[in-house]
Amino acid sequence: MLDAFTKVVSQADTRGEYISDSQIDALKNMVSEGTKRMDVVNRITSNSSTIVANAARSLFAEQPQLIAPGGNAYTSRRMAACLRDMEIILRYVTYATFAGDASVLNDRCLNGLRETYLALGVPGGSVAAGVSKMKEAAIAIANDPNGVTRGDCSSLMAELGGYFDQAASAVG
Ligand code: PEB
Repeated sequence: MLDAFTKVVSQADTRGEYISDSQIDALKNMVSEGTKRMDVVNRITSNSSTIVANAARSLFAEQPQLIAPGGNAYTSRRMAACLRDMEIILRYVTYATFAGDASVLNDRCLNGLRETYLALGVPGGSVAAGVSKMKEAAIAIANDPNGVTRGDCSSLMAELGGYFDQAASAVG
């Protein structure tokens, strides 16, 4: 598992080079803008149940076959597994956002997930749709200008969105 700092160190070490000025500048910027990152993680974390529940509700409204007899989320056991999976993916997205690097998400959550879903008969495209819904909800909550000092969060939101996109494309 890497974060934005260890990633730079590991890449520089692979090339046998010192850390470059531009890498130092980028990390310096990340530190000086760090409060925004913490606020984003905090907002998503404290609204996680709402994000998951609303995304799932909307997914099942669009794809009712999932909860009909024979559907992959039919029976409360499968429904619970489905909500749990969405929660797990959201949790790893918050870790990646916190660390400023996708490796924790990729290594510990997404690696092999497509194969797991194939083996279980879980429709990956539907999971991807659920992840996209969580993306919209999480960005709406994280990027809400109310109740915080206003600032430019566009690159942070693009980064956050990118982690959701990676999760969706890993299974979809
Ligand atoms: C991944 N999901 C399921 C299983 C595993 C995962 C390993 C099998 C074991 C179990 O049932 O608990 N576990 C999960 C994950 C990590 C992990 C992400 C990462 C670290 O350790 N069904 C649907 C929806 C979708 C869904 C489209 C969006 O119709 C999910 C939710 N996952 C789903 C379901 C099961 C499952 C298991 C229904 C149960 C499938 C079954 O047992 O038939």
